[in-house]
Amino acid sequence: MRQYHDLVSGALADGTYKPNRTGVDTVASFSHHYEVDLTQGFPLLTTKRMDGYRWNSLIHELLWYLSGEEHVRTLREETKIWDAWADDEGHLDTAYGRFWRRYPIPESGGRLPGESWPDADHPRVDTEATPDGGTRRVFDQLGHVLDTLETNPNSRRMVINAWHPANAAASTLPPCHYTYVFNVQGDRLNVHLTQRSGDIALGVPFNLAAYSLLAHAVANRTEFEVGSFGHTIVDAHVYCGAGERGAWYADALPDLQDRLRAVDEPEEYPDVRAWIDETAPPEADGEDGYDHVPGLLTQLSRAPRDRPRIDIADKPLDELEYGDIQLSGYDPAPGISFAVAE
Ligand code: UFP
Repeated sequence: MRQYHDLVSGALADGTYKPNRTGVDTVASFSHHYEVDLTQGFPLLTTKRMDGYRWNSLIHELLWYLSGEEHVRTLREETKIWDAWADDEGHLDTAYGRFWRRYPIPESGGRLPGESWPDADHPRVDTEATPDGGTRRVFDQLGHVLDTLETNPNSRRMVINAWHPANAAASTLPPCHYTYVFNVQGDRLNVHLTQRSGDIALGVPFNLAAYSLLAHAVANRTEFEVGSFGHTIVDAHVYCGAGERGAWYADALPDLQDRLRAVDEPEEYPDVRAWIDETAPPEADGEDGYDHVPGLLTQLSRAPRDRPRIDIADKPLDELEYGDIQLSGYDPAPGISFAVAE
């Protein structure tokens, strides 16, 4: 997909060297935006293989978000991707789906005079039992968007927010893809995602596929055709290595960027990779694969292929199961291995 390649080449050619909490340094860029027309095929990248375990995990993860569960006890039977962030009972500091489907409504003591909240009989307000025998009220943001798409699809208020400011201040992993908006234009339903932080090699390809899948799933439940996926990434970064290897980029970046800006044809990227391989200190034992730059240059040298298609069974969102989502016509280039900075 051209938009992804533009993101990679733009971040590398114009980015800034930026160490961060992970200890694996980055080349980072500010505020990247792109759009993908979902009528032209499903945007699972074809310049590296992405199906298999991680694609299956993406489907299970999305179904888990849709379930609104705040724990991973069901999810971890299918995939381990969230286990590192959960305690023994499967609880998380922050769970996207809980905020999508069960956003907390302040109790009467927490409300300001004049502030508006929906009544308990609102169709998307639920009252839940708390472990201490009390109750709490929660709001189904996604359910409300589905209702609005039926009753008032021209609304510009179809926002879903996974960010709770106070929770984010304490959480070990505040949401990366923290807010998204549904927007109707003509007979098309578009989705725009805002992401505060994006790991370009590893996270972003899955984030864009997951929200494109969600756009299809929601459009299926409306009178609208699926439209475009728009994505804004505030800090879009390429991990460039730990220790000496990462630090090398601090000095080498201007030279690397001159070489990248001089590239006219994708076939020239391997020459830039060869220059890195010859010039940069090797990655230390145990730090292999944290430098994503060489793999991304290989990926940039590949031509995007025809996009696959996605088919989703015509069922209410809450009833969708793994087997209801079918990817077909996926013919990717070989996989590229990148290590996750944690
Ligand atoms: N990250 C993504 N997408 C995700 C996700 C994480 O790119 O969906 F959950 C990456 C972004 C960043 C790291 O590299 O994980 C999170 O670190 P931080 O919280 O410091 O931004």
